[in-house]
Parts: sequence; structure tokens; C-alpha cells
Amino acid sequence: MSVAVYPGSFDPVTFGHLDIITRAAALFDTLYVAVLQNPSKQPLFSVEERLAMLQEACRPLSNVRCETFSGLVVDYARSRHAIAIVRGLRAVSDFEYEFVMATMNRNLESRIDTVFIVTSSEYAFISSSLIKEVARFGGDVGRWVPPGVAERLRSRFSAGDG
Ligand code: COD
Repeated sequence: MSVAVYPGSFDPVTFGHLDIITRAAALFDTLYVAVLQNPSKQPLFSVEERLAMLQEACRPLSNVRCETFSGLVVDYARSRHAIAIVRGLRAVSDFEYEFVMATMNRNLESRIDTVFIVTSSEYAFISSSLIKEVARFGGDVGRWVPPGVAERLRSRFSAGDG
């Protein structure tokens, strides 16, 4: 049985992430989508909120499990018996960061490879940061995030947070 992990911040999950999740779920028997618990970052949404949004969005995908993790992604991947770490590539600008991370991960754990999935062109310009910026200033982000995420962004920013 082939298992892969797709780690990220997912602050919040977008249709770009979901495109990668759907396509990775077709390549592997089981896909773990894993939200990093990173105390040194200041996310907009708590790890519990990010997990809940992912779980809701991934409900139709029967071989996808959403979890949180802390520490090194290679340790988490090993604990799930994964053979691969999935990452999405949007543009050349993603490449350098992803290349360094994949190389470090392979040095830390040689049995795990990183598999890159190139984004669908309609989502290539989306990032969680951009979505948050548009939502913060009242823009409609409904085309780029699931309805539950758009709703949470609306209520977060109308409450004056962020
Ligand atoms: N289309 C396609 N892919 C996309 C899109 C889009 N529109 N938006 C984002 N993606 C991809 C990203 O390229 C990335 O591959 C993935 O989705 C997740 O993106 P983010 O932004 O939610 O998550 P990141 O990149 O902040 O996640 C970083 C990690 C948490 C994976 C990383 O920091 C990590 O592994 N930390 C654990 C500690 C560790 O092991 N460090 C050593 C690694 S060298």
C-alpha cells in the first residue's frame, strides 16, 4: 500500500491546495494532509481551525486523512510509513525553496522522496497569504477557497481581527 504525506501551513486551505490534494490522492493509496503546529509562526487561524477547514474540504476524498504534526516532516512521514512527501509547485519562484527543502529532507531520511505536482494554471497565482490580504480588505475570495473558508475569513475580518 502506497502512503504519502502532504505537509503545509494551510492558513487557510485554498483551491490550489485542494487541486494538489485531489491529484495526489489519485496517485497514492492513502494521503495524509498534515498541518504543521509551529509555535514560532503567527498564523491567522489556529491549528484546530486549519485542521477543521481541511477536514471539511477533504470529506469527499475517502483516502485522504487530515492531521496535525509537530517537529520534522521526515519524522512525521516515517511515523505514517510514507514513501513520499507531496509538494505543489506554482512557479519558478517556488522552486528554490522547494529544492532546498527536498534536498534537506532526503539527507535527513533517504527512504523518503519528494514528489512535486505542478499546479493547475487557474490556481497558479493563489497563495494563502494573498487570499488573506484580499479578504482583509473586503474582497470576495469565494472563487479561490471553499465556502466554509470564505465564511471564516469574513467573520474573522469583520470581527476586526488580523
Ligand atoms: N497551487 C499549488 N500548490 C500550492 C498552491 C497553489 N495555489 N498554494 C500552495 N501550494 C503548495 C505549496 O507550494 C506547498 O507545496 C504546499 O502547497 C503547502 O503550502 P503552505 O504555504 O500551506 O505550506 P508551507 O510551504 O508553509 O509548509 C512548509 C512546511 C510546514 C511543510 C515546512 O515548514 C516543514 O516541513 N516544516 C516542518 C519542519 C521541518 O521538517 N523542517 C525541515 C524541512 S527542510
